[in-house]
Amino acid sequence: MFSMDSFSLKGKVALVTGAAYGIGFAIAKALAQAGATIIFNARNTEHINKALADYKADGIDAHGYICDVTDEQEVQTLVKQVEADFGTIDILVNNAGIIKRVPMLNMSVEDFRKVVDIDLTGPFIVSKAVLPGMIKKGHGKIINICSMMSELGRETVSAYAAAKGGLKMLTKNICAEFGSANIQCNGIGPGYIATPQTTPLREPLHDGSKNPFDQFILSKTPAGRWGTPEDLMGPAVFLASDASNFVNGHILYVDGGILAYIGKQPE
Ligand code: NAP
Ligand code: GCO
Repeated sequence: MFSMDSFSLKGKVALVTGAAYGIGFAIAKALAQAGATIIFNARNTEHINKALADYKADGIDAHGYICDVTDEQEVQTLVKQVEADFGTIDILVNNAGIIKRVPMLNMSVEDFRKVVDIDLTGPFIVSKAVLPGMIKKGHGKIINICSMMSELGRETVSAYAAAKGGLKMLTKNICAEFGSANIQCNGIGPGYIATPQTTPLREPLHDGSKNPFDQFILSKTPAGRWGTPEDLMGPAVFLASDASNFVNGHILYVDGGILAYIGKQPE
């Protein structure tokens, strides 16, 4: 029988990767507000300590660990430590990610590999470490933070689009392979969100004029604005909760309508 309690995360343990700031921080706050215990990782102590203070300022007693999602040993150690300290991880949000905006012919293979390693191999490594506990417990939720670039390409983001397109298919494959274990794996595809990652696309030019990319996105977004990390909080709680137990392998685009819109006619 449906009740609003199905949106509650009380008693759940959630690991949100790369949640020291940005989208991951907002999603972790939402999961905490729904009742989950929040575990997050970053790559350095400074980011961990600042994030712990920021979570505390929002009334959240989060737990931070140093871990690079591309290092399988570090990830295995993190998951074992979390399971010892807090119990099985019920919810995994694969949020950690980077972008390098370089024209393809100028992009080094090393840079291409680094983006794919963090944005695609990282979610594989972390999911592989967390899944055994979920299978044993008889349920689990994995949410992969995809992108508009899981569906669309654009100049200078070849590595990122390849990785996020792959992450969409990894999402569907985890659904296929573990749905019978009562594990739901879905994606959230944010549109253009105002975070440190997109600052170069939004900030005014040196002469004080508006950033052309900023204007471009506003013309492509029916909502007529950039998204904020807060726009992703409700969708994340939904996909992390029992309310979405029959939603699996789905990418939920939270994009203000970009994917549905050809764009405003230039005036
Ligand atoms: P952000 O502000 O740059 O934050 C990225 C986070 O990922 C940081 O906490 C960073 O931690 C962490 N991280 C990077 N590499 C890592 C690694 N190897 N191991 C562990 N943590 C790592 O980016 P954001 O805008 O919040 O984006 C978060 C996610 O949403 C990314 O996957 C991004 O691709 C995706 N996304 C963003 C947008 C957008 O418009 N902003 C739209 C769609 C999708 P450190 O402090 O250690 O670097
Ligand atoms: C870019 C942006 C995008 C956003 C996001 C859109 O350079 O085009 O960084 O990639 O980060 O992924 O969904």
